[in-house]
Amino acid sequence: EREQLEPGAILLRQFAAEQEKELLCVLAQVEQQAPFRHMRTPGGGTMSAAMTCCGNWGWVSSPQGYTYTTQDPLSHHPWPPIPTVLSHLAQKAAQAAGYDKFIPNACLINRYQTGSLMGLHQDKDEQDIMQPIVSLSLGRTGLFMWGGKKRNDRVRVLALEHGDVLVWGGPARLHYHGIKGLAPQPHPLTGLTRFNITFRYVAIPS
Ligand code: MD3
Ligand code: FE
Repeated sequence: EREQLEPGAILLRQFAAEQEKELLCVLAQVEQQAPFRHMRTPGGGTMSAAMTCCGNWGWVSSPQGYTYTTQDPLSHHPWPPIPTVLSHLAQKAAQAAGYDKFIPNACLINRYQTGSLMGLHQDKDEQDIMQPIVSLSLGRTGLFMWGGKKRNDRVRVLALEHGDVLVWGGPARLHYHGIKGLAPQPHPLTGLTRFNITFRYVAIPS
């Protein structure tokens, strides 16, 4: 089903459920080329979610700051390409949410285990905020925090389940959001792990 959470934010529950096996399989293929790692933050911490990327641009956090790069800093090779099944799914979801011409060139993959979280933040490193962000959740249920334009705005919590796809654009594109934790139940396909895959259009000239 298609649910508008607020103007610009659309939840497509179970949009990806039928492709679950194929999606987990291509994630494992990306991981072979660009392993998950816990990135450092400019504040001196380490992210509790492990991350990797695919596509022309990958998001990198280091003590020096946040940036998009064309190469994996671990391998010094280009990030692996976005698997066709993933980029097709992202385009279909964007279209279902009213964005007809979304072709992602960056894909960030977050891996959560018990105790992982992602604090409230905005995604504003992409330069072209007219483009939406499409997010796919797989595995264990995540407890998604969804706020407003200001850090102190009221936050709602939404359970993101295996196969759910969210499309954030328009007036909601710069809203604060995060993950406060995971539901206790393991998932039959991924056990205690949750994956979140976000698709973006990064407008930095290369
Ligand atoms: C709302 N990921 O990778 S996905 C991220 O579940 C990120 O791993 C979370 O926040 C996760 O940056 C949340 C849902 C999401 C993604 C991007 C958004 C919600 C968003 C951008 C703007 C507003
Ligand atoms: Fe985010």
